[in-house]
Amino acid sequence: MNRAARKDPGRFVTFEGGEGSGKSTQIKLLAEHLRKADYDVLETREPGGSPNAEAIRQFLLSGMAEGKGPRAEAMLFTAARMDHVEQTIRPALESGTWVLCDRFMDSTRVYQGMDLDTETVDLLEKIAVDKTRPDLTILLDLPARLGLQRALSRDPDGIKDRFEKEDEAVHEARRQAFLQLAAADPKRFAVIDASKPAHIVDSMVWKACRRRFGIRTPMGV
Ligand code: T5A
Repeated sequence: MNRAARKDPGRFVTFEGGEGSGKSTQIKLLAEHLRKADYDVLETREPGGSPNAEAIRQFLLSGMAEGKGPRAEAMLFTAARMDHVEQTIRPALESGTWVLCDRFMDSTRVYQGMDLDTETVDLLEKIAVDKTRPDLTILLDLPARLGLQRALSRDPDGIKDRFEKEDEAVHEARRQAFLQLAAADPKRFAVIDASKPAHIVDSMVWKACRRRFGIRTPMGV
């Protein structure tokens, strides 16, 4: 009988960081570790993760909402998140499945929050997230320039989305904003040096996860 069937609670782990910081790469690797350790795992992402939220993602990343201003963009991210939480994340956690999510509420706080007052961001977070808050947030930290280079090298001929197009200085300011969030909530965040090779980052992420949740594995796993 696997752990979900034994009614162990599902855990909610979010990955945050700048563009190209390795979130997708590391989510896949962490999911493999957890599955080997006999956990049921759901990998998901934001914006997106449910049919309605994926539709909102297209609208947001195409840049169609950009002219409406940061408040309207934040509300669209919130609408997408509310649907994602209700349709995907909460049911999975309730069934004992671990949820690994590529970006969540901290991305709104950093990307939209830098142009909004804290009360507005707090209110939007309460509407979308309520009590479904991450048990652990892995912040993949690296200089903005390196992340943008990695994102570009992954898809050299690709079209940059609404946010990738912005200046390096804006991305570096976001990096600092993520670090400030982590410093203010050290129990929830684990800050990982994402400039290291992927296999080293993987071992640091897995260690942070094992420590946070008291996971014991056989030697070398
Ligand atoms: N957004 C999102 C908001 O503004 N507000 C919000 O509330 C939310 C939820 C989403 C955009 O929406 C914004 C933020 C974003 O701009 P997205 O397309 O989902 O956009 O993209 P991102 O989340 O930014 O993620 P990326 O796809 O750009 O990058 P990842 O997932 O962080 O990185 P990954 O794993 O794809 O790696 C990038 C490249 O680097 C390599 C990989 O192989 C890949 O080629 N790589 C490494 N290379 C060297 N060393 C390592 N350690 C490496 N790790 C990965």
